[in-house]
Amino acid sequence: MADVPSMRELLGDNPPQNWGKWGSDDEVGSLNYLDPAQVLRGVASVRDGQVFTLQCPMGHPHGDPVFPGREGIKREMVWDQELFESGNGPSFPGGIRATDDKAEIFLQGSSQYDALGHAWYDDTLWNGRSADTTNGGGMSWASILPIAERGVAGRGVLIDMARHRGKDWLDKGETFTHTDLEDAAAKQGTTIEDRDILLVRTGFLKYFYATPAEEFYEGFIEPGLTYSRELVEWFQNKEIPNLVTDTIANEVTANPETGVLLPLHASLLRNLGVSLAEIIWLDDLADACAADGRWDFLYTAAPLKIHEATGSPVNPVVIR
Ligand code: UVW
Repeated sequence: MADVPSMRELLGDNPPQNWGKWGSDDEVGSLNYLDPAQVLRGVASVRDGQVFTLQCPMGHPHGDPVFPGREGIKREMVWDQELFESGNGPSFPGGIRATDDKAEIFLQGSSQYDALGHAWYDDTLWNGRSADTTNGGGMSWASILPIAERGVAGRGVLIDMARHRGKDWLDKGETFTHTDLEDAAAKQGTTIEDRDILLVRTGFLKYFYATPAEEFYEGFIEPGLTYSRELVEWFQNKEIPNLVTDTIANEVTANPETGVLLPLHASLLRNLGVSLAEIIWLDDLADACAADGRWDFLYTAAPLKIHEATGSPVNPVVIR
């Protein structure tokens, strides 16, 4: 492959952008589309009262799916029965005993929301703020906290690209576009409506749990949406607030034509303010949707309120 262009060269000098749309102090971006009417539209799509939780377990015996360079949770017991029996545990009036534990985690090392300031180029983050705001021990601009305080609720629609292509999971590096999403939606008998929270299943997390880690990470390249200006305009015009996928990084890892890494993080997160939810378990939800042919539901999620953090674990809840 020829030299990899810069992000600016790939996206152009005048990319689709939502900076300033909700004011210069806005830190939640396209989640602003989820006004009360959108929440009620989500509520209106509830039929049976079935509940699905979409987080992948942290500390799974198989290992946790993480972007290369990160690690899954390291958790250890602080209080257990052995400690009390050895006489080294705390002694409480009446003799009650309790377990306690602590963990070291990458905040983006499991099912997660990205802060809007998590990824950038040209030294500038969401809404045009300087990347210097990431210095000094935390993110003083567009951290995960404003998203955590706001919460996410609205009509979700699931597009099952793996099922659409007749596969258990998409191949490494396999791509699809917004028109593929529309085609899959039509085949599913559903419509991606304006302001829908867009969930896309590739089956790649199923592949993760079914595969030795060496094989999964070999030549690491995930399947996913692939950058084009038309795709970014489609997200902007449809006012999609949130992209939710069962992959680690929500898009094909490297743009196939140029080799540029994660151009949709730049286009959607930085430029449009679309929230990204990653490593989200969609298989059980997809099976239920396929069983009765209903692919829309109430989607809710709230990352943890962690001051100045770049992202946070999340356990989204879907009710259908
Ligand atoms: C990176 O930051 C590389 O990816 P993600 O957005 O998946 O956490």
